Amino acid sequence: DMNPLVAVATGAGISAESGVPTFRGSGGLWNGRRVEDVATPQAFVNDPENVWGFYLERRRNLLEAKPNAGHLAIAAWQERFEGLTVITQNVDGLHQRAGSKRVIELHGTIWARHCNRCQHREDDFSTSLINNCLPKCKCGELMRPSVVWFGEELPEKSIADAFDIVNMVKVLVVVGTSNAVYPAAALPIHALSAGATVIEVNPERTSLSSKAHLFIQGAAGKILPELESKIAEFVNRI
Ligand code: BJW
Ligand code: ZN
Repeated sequence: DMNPLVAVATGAGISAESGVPTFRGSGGLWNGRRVEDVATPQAFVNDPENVWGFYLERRRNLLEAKPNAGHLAIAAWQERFEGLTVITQNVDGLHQRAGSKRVIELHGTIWARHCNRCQHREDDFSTSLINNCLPKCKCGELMRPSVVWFGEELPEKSIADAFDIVNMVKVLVVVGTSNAVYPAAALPIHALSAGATVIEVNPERTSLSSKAHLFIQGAAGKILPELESKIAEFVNRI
C-alpha cells in the first residue's frame, strides 16, 4: 500500500539490552540450551515438556523486560520516514511495545500457540502450565508455540512481503543479527543487489559486515539513537 524508503531488519541483539539473551555468541544460550536442540519440530515430538518449559521461561523473562533505547529509536524513525517497516526475526513483541506500527515477524510470535493438526490458533500469554498439563487443542492434539523452528517454512506472506520491501527501499538498517539463519540472512544481500544502501549495527562483525556500505560497531541502544540523520543523508542521496 505504501513504498517505504527505509526498512530495519532486526535480530536477537536488539533485545539484548532489555535483558533478553541472544542465541549465539557471548552472552547467548538459554540456560545452557542450544537453540538447535529446542527449536526443531523433532525436539517437540521427543520432549514437548522441555520445549514448552523453554518458551514459558522466556515469556516470564519477557514480562520483566521493557523495550530499550534501540527499539524506541526505531519507533521514532517512523515519524520521519513514512511507511518505515521493521522486519524482525524476533518473537518477543518488543518492537510493537516500543510503538513500531509496521512489524513483520519472520519467525512468528512467542505470544500465541496453535495446533499442528487443525491449525486452530489462539493468543497465549501464560507463563506456566496449569496442573502440569501441556496445552491441548479442542481436537485433542498438543498445541505448540507459534514460532518458526528449523526446517519449517516461514509464514508465506511475511517472507514475501519482506523480500518485496527490501527490493524497494533506499536504505536497509540491519541490527543485532548474526546473519546466520536463512532465509532471513538473504534479505540484506537481496537489498544490496537491488541497489539499497545497507547499514549494519552490531558489536561484532558478521558475514554481512564487509558487504555493507556502512558497518557501525557498537550496541544498538547506544548507536541507534544517533543514527537518524545518517539514514536521512543516504535516503536523500540521488
Ligand atoms: C547485538 C547486541 C547489542 C549482541 N546491539 N547487536 C541455506 C539456505 C536456506 C536455508 C538453509 C540453508 N542452510 C540451512 C538452512 C535451513 C535453516 C538455516 O538457516 N540454518 C542455518 C543455521 C544454516 N533455516 C530454516 O530452517 C528456516 N526455514 C527454512 O529455511 O524453510 C525452508 C526449508 C525447509 C526445510 C529444509 C530446507 C529449507 C527456519 C529458521 C527458523 C529459525 N528459528 C529460530 C527460533 C525461533 C523461535 C524462537 O525464538 O525460539 O529463530 S532459531 C534462532 O535464530 C531464532 C532467531 O530468530 C534466529 C536468528 O538469530 P539472530 O536473531 O541472528 O540472533 P543471534 O543470537 O544469532 O545473534 C545475535 C547478534 O546480536 C550477534 O551478532 C551479536 O553480536 C549481536 N548483539 N548484543 C546490537 N546490544
Ligand atoms: Zn486442533
